[in-house]
Amino acid sequence: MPFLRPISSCLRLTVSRSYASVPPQGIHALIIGAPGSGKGTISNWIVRDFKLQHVSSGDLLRDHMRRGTPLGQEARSFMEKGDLVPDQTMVGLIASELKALGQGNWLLDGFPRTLPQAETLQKETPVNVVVHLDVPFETIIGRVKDRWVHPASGRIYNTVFNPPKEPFQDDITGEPLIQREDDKPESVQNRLQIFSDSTQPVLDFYDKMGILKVFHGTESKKIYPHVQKYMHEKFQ
Ligand code: G5P
Ligand code: MG
Repeated sequence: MPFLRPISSCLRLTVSRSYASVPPQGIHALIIGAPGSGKGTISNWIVRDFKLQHVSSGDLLRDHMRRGTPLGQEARSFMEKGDLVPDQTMVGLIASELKALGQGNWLLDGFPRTLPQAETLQKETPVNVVVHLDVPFETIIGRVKDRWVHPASGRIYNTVFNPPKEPFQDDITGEPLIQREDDKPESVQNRLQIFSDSTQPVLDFYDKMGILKVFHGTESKKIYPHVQKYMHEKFQ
């Protein structure tokens, strides 16, 4: 069973607090935005402040690729070009992860990305908070080329915006940072096009349900206080 595995380093596990008006099933939140819009950066701040469990579909896939699992081998050919991994594979992967988390509050980053993914998730594990980061594409293209990551933890750096303390080394472990294969300019263009084509229907789906909240901006540090305030309202 390649999907059922212990919760790994790419899943930051924290203990949830209890809040009087949180729905009985818990806060089931999504963060949606174009590639490079700051989902990972802002997710890390939400997890730090609200102690929910973070599931990043991209981090899970990259972890499978590093471990050379069948799923990782399948995903590699799609991811390196910036294409989407097939829905059936993604739905199985995320369903297993959410099952492994059990009860509690969680934040999904990078899933769902297509209408069939959103419809399946809503049937099986309904979400109740959707944060959309709306960052202009020209801003994204400028910043992704400067991204460096620590693969084992998912920690994200940017040589301009958020440089590591030592060049090209992770702040915590001192291990080398790498650049993602899909951050090459041609892959980034493809990912942005796919976002426009495939993920807009997902935003429309949640908008019709009345649970979509859009945050516009060009700087994560300026967007985050608004997201933080919104999340506080949800946790009251
Ligand atoms: P991922 O891993 O989900 P993407 O493409 O959605 O990848 P990505 O690239 O991880 O999104 P992000 O998380 O939105 O971007 O952004 P980030 O990493 O926080 O920030 C980007 C860079 O900008 C970083 O260097 C950061 O430090 C910097 N930055 C942040 N804020 C600022 C700022 O204010 N100013 C500046 N100057 N810099 C800033 O998915 C990867 C692939 O996996 C597959 C697909 O192939 C996908 O392409 N996949 C799926 N396929 C099908 N269905 C799904 N559900 C799938 N999920 C993943
Ligand atoms: Mg990310």
